[in-house]
Amino acid sequence: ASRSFGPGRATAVAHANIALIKYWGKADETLVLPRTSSLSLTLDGLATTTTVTFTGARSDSLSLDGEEQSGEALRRVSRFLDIVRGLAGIEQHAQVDSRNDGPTAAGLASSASGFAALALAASAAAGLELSSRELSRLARRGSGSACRSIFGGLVVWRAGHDDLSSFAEPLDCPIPLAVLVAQVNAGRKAISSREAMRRTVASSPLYEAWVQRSAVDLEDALSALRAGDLGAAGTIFEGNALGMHATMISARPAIVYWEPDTVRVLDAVHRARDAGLPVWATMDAGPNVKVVTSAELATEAAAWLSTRLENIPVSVNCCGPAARLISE
Ligand code: 2P0
Repeated sequence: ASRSFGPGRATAVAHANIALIKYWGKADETLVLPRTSSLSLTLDGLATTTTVTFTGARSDSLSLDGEEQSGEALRRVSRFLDIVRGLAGIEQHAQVDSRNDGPTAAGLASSASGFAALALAASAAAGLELSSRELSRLARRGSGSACRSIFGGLVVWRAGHDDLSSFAEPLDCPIPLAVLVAQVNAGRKAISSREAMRRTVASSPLYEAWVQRSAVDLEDALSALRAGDLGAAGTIFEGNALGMHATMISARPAIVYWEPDTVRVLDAVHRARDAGLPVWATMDAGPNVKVVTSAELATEAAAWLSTRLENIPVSVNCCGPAARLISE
């Protein structure tokens, strides 16, 4: 953290990350400890820029893409600021101004970039100088996946067993990767990932099997990447994500984020693979499909999919940087 932003105010940028091995389900709701470790790629697009100003106001305020927020969105940010105030030993309320590059709450990791940027801006504005590991633990309290967006490139979040041991860290990426986003629907999802996870853990008969397999998936995927075997890694990424959706679909009541176009994209990804392109699908808590591919062939793969998926925009995202403070 830097002192050059003046006491009381700081601006930070963080990017979304897409999990290759997924986080789905908590061991501890309050501390946001996950049941499984996860692996992700921080992207170069889909950024959130957040300014935090501690003021003499009587309460916290939150503006998201220029719109003043109330209700649950504000309460969640306020609870997070309570943690920062506790660490810094201050009591002032804060004004939070946050802007997203991409759509909010559409399953495109806006809470990951959002809470990573908030953790960095709020801690700097409060005068804290946290290490990146401490920042990752702090961001985790806001939203689990946010702990991974503190770092750039390939990132692993080791589940750990308590607040101190659950944090993300960057890994060398032996294969340059890219992620295509096939945007099936940019609307807000009807059910939050937080609620969807809770219901899955509580009621899916497939959940424990997915948790067990996930630990194997992570180690096998890391070995495959180290061996330069994108085919083996991609197969594991796709299986891990579709397995996670199987746990949701088998929850009671079922959580089905898929739309008809979701299946069209999944089918196109299979056909692209049959045509020799290195592409594997992954999905998060929404109907959009992300496609893991090599950085080298990303443009070609996006063009191949685009021409076969009328009305579904396909964007190319490369590896992105760590969260950082900026001058306003
Ligand atoms: C992930 N997702 O690993 C998984 C895959 C969505 C599907 O992390 O409750 O917003 O705030 O910890 O981090 C989305 O969940 O959930 C997510 P909370 P979060 O990227």
